[in-house]
Amino acid sequence: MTDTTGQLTLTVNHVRLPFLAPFTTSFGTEKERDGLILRMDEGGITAYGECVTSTGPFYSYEDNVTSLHMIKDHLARLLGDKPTPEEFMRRSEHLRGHNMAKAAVEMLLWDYHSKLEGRPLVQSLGPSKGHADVGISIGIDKPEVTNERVRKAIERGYKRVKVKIDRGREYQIIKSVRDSFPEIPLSADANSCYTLKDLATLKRIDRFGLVYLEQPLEHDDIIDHAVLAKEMSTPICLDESISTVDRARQALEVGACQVINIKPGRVGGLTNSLRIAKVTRKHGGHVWVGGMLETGIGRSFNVSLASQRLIDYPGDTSPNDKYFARDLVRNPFTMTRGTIRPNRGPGIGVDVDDGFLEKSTVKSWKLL
Ligand code: OSB
Ligand code: MG
Repeated sequence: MTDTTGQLTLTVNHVRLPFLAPFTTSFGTEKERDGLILRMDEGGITAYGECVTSTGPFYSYEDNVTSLHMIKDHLARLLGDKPTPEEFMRRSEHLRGHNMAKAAVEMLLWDYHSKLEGRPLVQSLGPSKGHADVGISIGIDKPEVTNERVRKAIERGYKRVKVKIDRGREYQIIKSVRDSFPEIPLSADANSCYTLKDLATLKRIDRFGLVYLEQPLEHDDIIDHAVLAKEMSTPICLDESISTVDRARQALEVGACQVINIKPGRVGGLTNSLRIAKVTRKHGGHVWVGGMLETGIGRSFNVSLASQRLIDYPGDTSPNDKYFARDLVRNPFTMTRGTIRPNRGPGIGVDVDDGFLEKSTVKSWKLL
């Protein structure tokens, strides 16, 4: 039913969607997407957001409970007059941190305002390539399983393969893939499992010709990464450590990285994502758009961002069927020759399957 009364409502659904296969990183194994979907209805427009937190503070300090608290007790009240994303950022500036909670609301506002103007999000964001270049992120598994996943990924046209690594298993994982696929653009993501004491271990993987090594050291470190970057010929890519635009600039200035994985959730939304892309390119660095195993709703924001001209490396925005047998949207993305075209409908352009969203919901809250 279309609400034509103009009354604004905000709903948060806590959803659980089973993954096709468990996803293992150095910080744990995830079997399902357990996160929050935001929905705002106003004057016949329905806008969505996805909070990329999960069950616990494993990737960063935020989780579903802290972000629900932030949205319910601090952020929802800033939404009454449907501010632009930029205005929302100004209003929430005095609230420290909690970027994932802020991003969920900020992105919902991008969807709302794009829909109000009747144009696709990709257009609202800026000059676009018309498509996103796509790489794959492959979780930790037995070498045979990983090699088979890599083989299929190459066959499907993925433009870059990233393997997750863990302390003590890095050499075996990367060597096994590299031996079988000597030429592919390959990267490795440590998710912060090393310290500078592991320098010898990290130097051993320096000879595999990785396009970059992602987030080897502490989740909030810049300084030690700058030391490591000078010791390695493999470029360093930062993910977890880049939480703000200033952190990105500082990391580039001190030489802590040459590449940044931009995740709108981690940096407080799309406005900051674009700013980070600009500052990184200005410093001669490279940027790509990462993922947090999002449902089709969060994915649609990532694909629109990844389609911007500023984004020069393939990202982690696989098509929906890499993750789910059934997704929350009726129009999943498809990949052709390693590219995905952003949706052309207004806003994020997804056709949300309300029945399946309800089935996937474990609890919901009406906040406005
Ligand atoms: O570090 O990039 C990461 C997934 C969950 C948490 C952190 C990360 C990831 C991925 C998967 O690498 C990216 C994706 O396919 O969405
Ligand atoms: Mg990462």
